[in-house]
Amino acid sequence: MSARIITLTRHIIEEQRKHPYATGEFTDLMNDIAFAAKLISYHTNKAGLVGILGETENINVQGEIVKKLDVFANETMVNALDHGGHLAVMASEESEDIIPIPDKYPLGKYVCLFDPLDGSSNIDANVSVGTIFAIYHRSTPDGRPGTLEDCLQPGNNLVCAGYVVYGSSTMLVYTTGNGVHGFTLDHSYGEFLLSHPNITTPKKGKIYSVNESNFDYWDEGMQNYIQYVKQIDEKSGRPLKSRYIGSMVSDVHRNLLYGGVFLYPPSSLAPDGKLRLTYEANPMAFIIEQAGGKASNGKQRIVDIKPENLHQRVPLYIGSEKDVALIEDFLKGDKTL
Ligand code: P6P
Repeated sequence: MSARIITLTRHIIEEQRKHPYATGEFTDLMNDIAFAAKLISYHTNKAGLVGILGETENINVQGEIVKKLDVFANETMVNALDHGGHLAVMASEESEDIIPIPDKYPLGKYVCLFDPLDGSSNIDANVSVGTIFAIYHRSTPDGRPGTLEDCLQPGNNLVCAGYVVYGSSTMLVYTTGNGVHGFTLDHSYGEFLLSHPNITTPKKGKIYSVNESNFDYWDEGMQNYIQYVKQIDEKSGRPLKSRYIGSMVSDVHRNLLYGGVFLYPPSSLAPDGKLRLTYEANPMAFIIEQAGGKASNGKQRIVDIKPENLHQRVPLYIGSEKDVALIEDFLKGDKTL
């Protein structure tokens, strides 16, 4: 194989060699996730053709109407991960409780939490969506099924975090704490090939991503920040560009590459914001910090927060370091218009 072609598997194996005690289990787990991503990519691209568009009658734990592709993506992730013997337990945005490993399969030392299809309200409009995954070592003793405690670890404990964005191409981006690396799915090989090694995000960006229709529901500090970024001041590069896809994985991925900040603030409508800590904010925060960015709830690092429950929501400000720091200053009242 040409030295230029680095598959995801080869990259993970080479990464694992940096961990003297790596047993290859992690490599197998990541390959299972990559397999699920290929299946979800295929069906996401075919959704309009295979009649799996449109809403099911199901309502998920978030009270949202579950789209068929959501159901397919969740089942695909669970079926890809439940039998390999690498996990002690799983958790998903689509399942209220933890997902135990079936008795017929061996238990492993890892825990995987995932949002199988983030941004799913965009599916019928062919807007890009994504899968987000977070991998921990189990925190409870080996030999017994994993528990909720294993799934409620702070982001600081993450072993690996990644996402797959199903857009004009399918990209898998992951980190194990040694930088952030992006792989593009080559459909002719059926392989994820290294296309974006060592991604770093600009320290300051020119893009802000927020749903401004919530402006009147925000507190004054957030309103001041949004007014500030829209003022004309060429010296400080304002106004910033507003870009909002409504699919967090896509918005954060664009800002990771170009620079910028994604915001989902608390409001009188949603006192803790909308994004979930365990399988959305934490993995994306680990990735963005590894790329030199910053991820905060407005007061502290996302990855420092100890989760209290599986689906807890958290205010999220994530992206270029200087942009997130400025938002924190506005929220604290240290900066005003
Ligand atoms: P709003 C998708 O449902 C999602 O969880 C994120 O992917 C996205 O950033 C956000 O909700 C959009 O929420 O309230 O702006 O429509």
